[in-house]
Amino acid sequence: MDKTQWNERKKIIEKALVEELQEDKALDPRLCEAMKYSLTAGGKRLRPILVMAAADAIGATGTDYIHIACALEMIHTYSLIHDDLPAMDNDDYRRGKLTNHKVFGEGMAVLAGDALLTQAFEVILRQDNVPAEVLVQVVREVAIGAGPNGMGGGQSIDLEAEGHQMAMTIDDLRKMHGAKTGALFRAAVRSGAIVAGAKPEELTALTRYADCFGLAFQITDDILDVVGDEAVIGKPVGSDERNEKSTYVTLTSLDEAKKMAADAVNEAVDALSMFGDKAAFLRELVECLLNRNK
Ligand code: GRG
Repeated sequence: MDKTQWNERKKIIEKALVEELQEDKALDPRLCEAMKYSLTAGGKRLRPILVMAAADAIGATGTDYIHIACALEMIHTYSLIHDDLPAMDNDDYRRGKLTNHKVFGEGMAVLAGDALLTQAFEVILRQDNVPAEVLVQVVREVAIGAGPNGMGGGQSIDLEAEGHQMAMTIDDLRKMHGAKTGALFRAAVRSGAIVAGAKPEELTALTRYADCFGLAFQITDDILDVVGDEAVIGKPVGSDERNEKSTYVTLTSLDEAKKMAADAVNEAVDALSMFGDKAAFLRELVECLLNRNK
């Protein structure tokens, strides 16, 4: 894939993310520093990129929705900070840097995550080129994606399964990751489509794309934990096997997982058929999941 558009948009997103923090207005500069530390730590910026690419597919200009795009990345970053805490995965490294709590302490990491989640909703409302009644729909999508029946619920199922060393079936895994990881991808794609004025059938097609994207993303994440390069990924590999975690690889095999990922990518591409060239980027984005190394 030619990553020019991806890289250009990443630059726009990364500049905007820092501006969203409004550091000069921070009540406690240390909290703002902790938020900024994780927000600027790198990452693929997939969720904001998806917001914009979904809007493009409907015929709008993705970069016109930068605040909504940033809000999705702020929520993703919050989830990573909390996921790394000792009470959750207890990780020391993320995106090649020390995790937030290792630098700022656990209390501040909890606050930085909470603050990113909360501020994200205000950041959505900064999108003043979108009518208020449409922004309300976006807030609803994002709240559902991040909440107890989305990312939060998926994380909770994962936490319980780990505590009880429960073996999961493929269906359980699909349900858990569909919420933990997939729901935020779905919220990103649907938000971009909604602000761009998607017709119901377009929204349905893009939702199918998002769900297949989420599935392909998760399967390739599990594959990377087996075959990936620690230095490229920015966190230790092999942790799923060490922690006896159920994954698409451990429940099937490396080859079977690769086949499942390819099937999900094909279905995602199929879902884009009505959009023609306007969905070229969405198409390439999901296809490149199969070759990703981070
Ligand atoms: C109860 C509301 C509530 C919340 C709990 C902690 C938590 C919220 C959720 C955790 C969700 C989580 C960490 C999912 C993992 C998703 C995942 C595979 C992240 C990696 O995403 P990439 O590859 O990362 O897009 P980069 O670094 O590129 O941004």
